[in-house]
Amino acid sequence: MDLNLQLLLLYGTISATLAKYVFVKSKTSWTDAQTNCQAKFTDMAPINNENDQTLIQELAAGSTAYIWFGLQRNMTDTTKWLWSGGGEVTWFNWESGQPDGTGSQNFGILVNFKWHDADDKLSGFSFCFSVHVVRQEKTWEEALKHCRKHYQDLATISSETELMLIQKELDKDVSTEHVWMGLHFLSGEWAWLDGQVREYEVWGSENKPECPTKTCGALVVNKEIKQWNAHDCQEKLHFICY
Ligand SMILES: [Ca+2]
Repeated sequence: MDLNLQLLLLYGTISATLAKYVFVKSKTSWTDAQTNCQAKFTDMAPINNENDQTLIQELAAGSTAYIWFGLQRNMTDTTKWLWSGGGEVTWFNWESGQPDGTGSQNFGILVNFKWHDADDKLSGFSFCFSVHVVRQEKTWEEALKHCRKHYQDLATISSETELMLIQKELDKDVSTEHVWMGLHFLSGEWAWLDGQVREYEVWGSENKPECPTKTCGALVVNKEIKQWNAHDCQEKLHFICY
């Protein structure tokens, strides 16, 4: 049987999801975990900030297993780290004394939720990143309802890496241009639906509108452009859920 198919069948029954993360409770190497995440979801999970670290801990609460995530050493500059799917790592949560690997410890694993560099041969559970592009034209509010009914929410984008991962999903169909995301103007400011602090912003040429008449956030991402813009909430666009 094809390895990907085996993994799909295996993981179908033993995973749990919270927002963008899927916790896969089956022990594999980092490389096999990456193969599974890319086949069944979007990619392995980046952990961008404190908020993400908290989500991960909620989803795997009580687990004492080692858990792989999308961290891998940059082999062209081994003092640096990259996310599976692209993007340099800028926020870290290392255990004290880590990373301590030389040679083969090139992958990130959670031990009691602290980051360790580890050898691919180690066996661990894993975290995948999962977003869905819904190719139906809906207003922002209709899109929100659809996401909450079928998934969890309209997606938040918390890093350049997540933008790259979403682009991977969008590139599966070149026709999609602007897509709704979970950003809206509320009580005098732009806010994410999930309450996440806007640490990462890529507003387009119009810049961030301070007193907008268009109060819903849409994303455009392709080879030339990666940015978000304010749109009329009644426009009908495709959208991204997690
Ligand atoms: Ca280590």
